[in-house]
Amino acid sequence: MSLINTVKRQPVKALANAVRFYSAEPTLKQRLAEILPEKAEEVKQLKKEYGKTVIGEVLLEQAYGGMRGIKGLVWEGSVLDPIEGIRFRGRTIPDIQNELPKAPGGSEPLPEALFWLLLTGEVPSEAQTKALSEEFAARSALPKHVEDLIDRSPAHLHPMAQFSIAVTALESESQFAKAYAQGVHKSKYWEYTYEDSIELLAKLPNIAARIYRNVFHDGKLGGINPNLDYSANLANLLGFGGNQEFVELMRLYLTIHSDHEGGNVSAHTTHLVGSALSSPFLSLAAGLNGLAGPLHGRANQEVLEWLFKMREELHGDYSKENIEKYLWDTLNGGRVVPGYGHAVLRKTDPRYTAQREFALKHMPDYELFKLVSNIYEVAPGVLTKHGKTKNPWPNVDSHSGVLLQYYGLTEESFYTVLFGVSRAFGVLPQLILDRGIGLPIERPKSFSTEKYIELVKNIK
Ligand code: CMX
Repeated sequence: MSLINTVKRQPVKALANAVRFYSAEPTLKQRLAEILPEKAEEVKQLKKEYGKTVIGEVLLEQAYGGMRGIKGLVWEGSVLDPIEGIRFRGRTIPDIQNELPKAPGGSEPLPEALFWLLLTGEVPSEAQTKALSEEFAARSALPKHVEDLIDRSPAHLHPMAQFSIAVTALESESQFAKAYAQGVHKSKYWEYTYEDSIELLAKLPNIAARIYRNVFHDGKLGGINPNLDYSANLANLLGFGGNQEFVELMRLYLTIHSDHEGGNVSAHTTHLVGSALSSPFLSLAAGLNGLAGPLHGRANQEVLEWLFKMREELHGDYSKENIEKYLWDTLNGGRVVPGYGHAVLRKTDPRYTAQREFALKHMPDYELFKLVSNIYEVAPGVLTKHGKTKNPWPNVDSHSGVLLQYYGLTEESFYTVLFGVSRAFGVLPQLILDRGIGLPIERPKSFSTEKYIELVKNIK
């Protein structure tokens, strides 16, 4: 009997596994077990044939410039083109909106299906997606100590800090950590990483909603319905389950915020920490701490705060002149315009466009949406004139908060938590693949300035 089977399971999990065993289509884990040896072989051959091929050069300024553009990471789930934007396993956002299975009556893709796609490169069937939704629902309950930790967190502790604490505390559930302590063979690492990742994703809605309900409401949560998809359950827990448009928004939101290749702070951090063989719980918590920064995921909160101040100052007069003046005030005050710019993108983020299209469909006359649209017409010109940013176009965070505001989820300090739930769908597949392929601990080279001076002098 494998170590996985010796780990105590809830009866409902055993039932779900038995049902899948008798179904004709493979489960995600079965499919992964088939794919991984091929992938590992492909990588082995690539390294053997081209391992010594030069794939880039590094300038000294890049060492001091946040390593922008240096090729040195492997990320299978998505690749980001500066002009075209993100492709998930070769598919654009409109492609996944077309191709991925939907919930009955829904028109937005399901993040469960995206998880499958990111992990395998294949689009799952509706039945396979449903089985994954059921598994997430069945494994969603939190251990008591995690509930207690969230409940004991003071309301003034930022929701992202509470989120990170709760995810870290789930370490108690790690099958990977237990198996490693028992000396499991490294060829089995991916299986335990997979189990932990599913467990973690399954529990995120309960963590996120518990934080939300505690900090902003009465602490009472809606329930999990085993027949519903992940986003519908998240919406229920948060207290918005009755609103089908909000549920649709969650499906879109969780899908498009998931993965943005490997170099962004949250993805890279999760991968880096995971490379030390920390469990998925500890690895994701580290990534979430990075996501909480204002230049990264917290920008969605910053955007709303900035918009509210603008609304107050402009007294509802959103003329181009007024918006332009407000933008210049921000820039002249030595601050960034939140929601604009990007380290890789050089055009409007297609995640912005997807959300804009959602707004045009569901809330074309909403005041805050109109404000965001007016800013879109003015900000790129102002940022170009300002002359600093390499990308004057809006990113994903510029639009997301306004959609949540419309449906009554108005507490902007919670927004990055939703981003974090989604980001888990993108970074955990790579952690599983890292272990399936057997990637080593990450350890790039650093130098002191003194050493760099020596280095460049010697090169000259
Ligand atoms: N407003 C004002 N100045 C900006 C700017 C903006 N939106 N974006 C970049 N700049 C400035 C930078 O601060 C930098 O100034 P200094 O030379 O004084 O340091 C200069 O322009 C060059 O920066 P860049 O190469 O264009 O951008 P970076 O790759 O260094 O940074 C990012 C990228 C996203 C951090 C930056 O554009 C920014 O701060 N944007 C606002 C915050 C934001 O929206 N973040 C969310 C990004 C998406 C996400 O991760 O969720």
